[in-house]
Amino acid sequence: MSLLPRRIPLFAVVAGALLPVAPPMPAAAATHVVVIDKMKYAPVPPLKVGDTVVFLNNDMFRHTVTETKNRFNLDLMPGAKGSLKVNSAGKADFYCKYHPGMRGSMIAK
Ligand SMILES: [Cu+2]
Repeated sequence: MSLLPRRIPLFAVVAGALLPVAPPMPAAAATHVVVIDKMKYAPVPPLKVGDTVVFLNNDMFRHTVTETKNRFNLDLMPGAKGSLKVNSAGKADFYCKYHPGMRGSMIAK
């Protein structure tokens, strides 16, 4: 009976000790999920440096998210997802290698 109250403070100490070693993250960093479906990319919301964009292929076809200057390329089988970290401000246009009519863009500030 007396063990339980002693264990709770132990867990609290462990959790508190982990916090200082967590990687520093900008307070505003966010993760945005962009769904690919019916041969289209959903619009990418406005991004900030530090954000992560997760592309989720909900379509029945394989798609890529290929940057026009080849700065990134995700090749996603149906049901797969891939993520990009926004490292700098700017605009990126992308398309699908298998379906060149599929196009999208993202802007990071
Ligand atoms: Cu495609």
